[in-house]
Amino acid sequence: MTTITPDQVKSYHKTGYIHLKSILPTNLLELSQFALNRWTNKTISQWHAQGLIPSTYPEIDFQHRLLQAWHAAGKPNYSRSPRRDLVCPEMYQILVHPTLLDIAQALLGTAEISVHGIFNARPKLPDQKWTDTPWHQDAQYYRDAEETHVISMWYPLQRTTEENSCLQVAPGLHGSKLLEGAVDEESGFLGLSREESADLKGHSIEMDPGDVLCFPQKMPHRALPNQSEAVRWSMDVRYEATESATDSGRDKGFVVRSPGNSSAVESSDTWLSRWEGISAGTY
Ligand SMILES: O=C(O)CCC(=O)C(=O)O
Repeated sequence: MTTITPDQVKSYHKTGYIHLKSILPTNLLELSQFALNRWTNKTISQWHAQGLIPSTYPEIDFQHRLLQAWHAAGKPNYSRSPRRDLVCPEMYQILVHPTLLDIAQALLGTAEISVHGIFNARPKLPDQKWTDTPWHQDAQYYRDAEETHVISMWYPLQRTTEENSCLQVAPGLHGSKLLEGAVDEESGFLGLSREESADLKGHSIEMDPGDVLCFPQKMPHRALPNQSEAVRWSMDVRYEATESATDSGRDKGFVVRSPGNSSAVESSDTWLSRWEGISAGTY
């Protein structure tokens, strides 16, 4: 079992975030890369089918292939927060990964845990304003969690710094109210209004592969622009207590840990079947 100390739990509740270093095992990062690669294959194949690129560049490695294809295609827009395209047995393996569940158990204070059905990958290419995630509270996207603890867990697949779009949080503000929000003019993302964002002091969380950042549903956070010459890959997943699971979370989420009642845990096949008929970009 992954150990989170009582001091770490205390610090999470006090500041509204915790940066856990070197805690995610290699197999979780490999599963994440597999799911991202699936999305990459589809995206590049679409550019190829549209005649934007002469090849799908199968010989290029994961860290460089998307970037090369995107440049060659003339920097087209792409799905900036893919979800449906990630759905595969490996994505299920990520969501049920014991390391993530142990962290969730410690921070939620219960072993009866559900996956919240909102998860994303963020393939952030350089200098694309429409991928810059502005200050927001995750519960602005699922307002039924206003008073329900939903933990967001965000982790990168490469070192992530202020230069290549690390996240920033606003320590101590996780207990503030859920703001109405506004659509950001530059990116089209829902987030805090310009006025609400103006006074926030961002604390940058620079991270390495294997680290994870956890924060609750009302913590204001944003991602800095990617000013590097490479893709910034990351995944974000969410967990809540089964007893108080929200409708938005249960929609595509499921019971993931229930000691003593393992039959309550949804199988991979059942979860995958719930996505049939849902096309990319619609959920
Ligand atoms: O990775 C990003 O750019 C933003 C991630 C984020 O804000 C989130 O997961 O809530």
